[in-house]
Order: sequence, then C-alpha cells, then structure tokens
Amino acid sequence: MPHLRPFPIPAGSHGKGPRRDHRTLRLLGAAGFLALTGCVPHLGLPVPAGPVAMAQRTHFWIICALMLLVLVPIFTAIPFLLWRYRYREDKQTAPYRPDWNYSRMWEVLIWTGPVALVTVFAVLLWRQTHLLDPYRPLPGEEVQVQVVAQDWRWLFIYPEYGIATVNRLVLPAGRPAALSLTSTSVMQSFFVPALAGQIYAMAGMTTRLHLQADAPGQWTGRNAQYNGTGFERQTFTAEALPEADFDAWIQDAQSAPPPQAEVLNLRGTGDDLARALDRPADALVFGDVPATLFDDLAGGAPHHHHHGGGE
Ligand SMILES: [Cu+2]
Repeated sequence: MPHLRPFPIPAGSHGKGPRRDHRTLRLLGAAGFLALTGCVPHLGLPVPAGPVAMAQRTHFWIICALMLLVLVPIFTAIPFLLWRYRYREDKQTAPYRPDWNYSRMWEVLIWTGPVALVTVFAVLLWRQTHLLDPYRPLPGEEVQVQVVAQDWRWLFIYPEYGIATVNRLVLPAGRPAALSLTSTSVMQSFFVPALAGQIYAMAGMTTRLHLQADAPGQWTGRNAQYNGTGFERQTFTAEALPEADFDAWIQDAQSAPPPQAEVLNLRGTGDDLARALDRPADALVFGDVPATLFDDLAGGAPHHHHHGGGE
C-alpha cells in the first residue's frame, strides 16, 4: 500500500532561513525578558517606585495569572488535539461520531469557566478602579504641583513655594504629591510609568492625579498622547529627593529669575526654550511665580473635569 501523505512537506525547508528566524526570536525573547526584569530602566511598570504603581503592577500580574487559567489549557490542548485526531488510515483510536450533539457535562464545563472568570475580572476591576482613582488623595502631607502640558514640554508649578520648572518634576521622597493638570494646547497625557498611570491634560480643564515615590530616585516621564513634531522629545525627569534635599532645592529655586511671557508662550521643546533663554536645559527653574499662573494658563476659572464622572 502506498504511503499516504496528504500535506507533503517540501524538502530543504530547514535551511538557513528558519535558523535566522530562530535567532531573531531568541533576541526578541531576551529583550522581552530584560524588559520584564527591569533592565530596561525606563519601562517603569515592572519596577514600581511608589504605592500607586505598585498596586497597578500587582493588579497587572493577577490579571496575567488569571488569563493563564485560560491560555495554558488551550495551548496544551491544541497540540494534544492535533495529535489525537490526526489523520490515520486505521481509525481505531480516534472514533468518528457525526451523530453526537449534546453533552451536559461539557456544556457545564465550557460555560462555568468563562462565567466565573468574567465575574472575578469584573469584581477585581471594579475594586481597583475605585482604589486607584487618580483623584483619590494618598495619606500623608501632600506637596501640591500644578502641571501644564505645552507643545512640547512640561511646566511644573509649585504654588506653595512660588517656583516653577520645565521638564523636571522634583518631589520629596516618601510624601504624596497632589497634581493638578491642564494643557495650553491640544489634549496631552501625563505619564510616569514608575509612579502612576497616565492622566489626560486638557486645555480649559483641570484634571488631577495623586502619586508618590517611596525612595529617592529618578524616572522618565513623558507625554503619552501624540501631539505633533516635537512629541518624541516631550519627556521629563521625575525626581524624588530626601526631604532635606527637597527643602534645599526649593530654597535654591526661589532665588531664580521669574518666568517671562516668552517662556510661557514659546512653541518648542525644553531644549528650544533653554536655547532661547541661553541657559542649560537642566537649569530651567523659575522663582517669583505668580499664584494665578496655572489658572491663567488653564483658561481663567478652572473647570474641574472628571472623565467618566458624567459631568
Ligand atoms: Cu476632557
């Protein structure tokens, strides 16, 4: 009897091509592993630096684990089914039963899993959504920071101290920060992955976000909402200092010159601004900042805006 082979595999398909593919795969795998273990420092989520990001990461891993309850059976069952029901000339071990149509046991098994899982997801999501509400204050003595998203840089105003910085968010380590955000341009998105999830900044509106860095350190923050040519350079440094260093930094900043109108109106990145002011890019600090600056930039009376709140 001739040997039947319904799907012939062409000879030589295991040549150079696939091996190169394997190497790419290995590289991608290694990159993924590094990203997950935190060797890529700017990724943030896997290496939380404060309670909010930590809670978000825990939630993320719980969801991943629950997803595995679905994925592991599926991905082990697929090879098994392919093998079990493969084409064979003697149909001894894989019976053909075209008249089969109902099995109470399988119906129950198939539907209980998804219903239970969706219920668990829903409860978790509901609880985390309220627990991690960005408008919810964190316990402790807060430092107030007003954040203005511009094209293409970030202005941070400290209303309690009358100072402001560009592209540098300085926080006291171990203390919560209460952020108010607005935009002088299109909708933008404030995001420091290591500290908290993203929140939108919108012209004429004020949104809020609470975050905290547990220990001194430096993290990258960025705009996570595309807004044109300078978008990729709209990054900033979020920096947590020990309490005493933070106080010293505030005092230093208070002796800096005030921000002129050109600072606030120039369209360009932080580097463009530094060039225009003939200052180093990491020295864009301003003193004597008027208390009304944020409200003026936010467009007069701040309109408090809570997404999903049905305002
Ligand atoms: Cu809005």
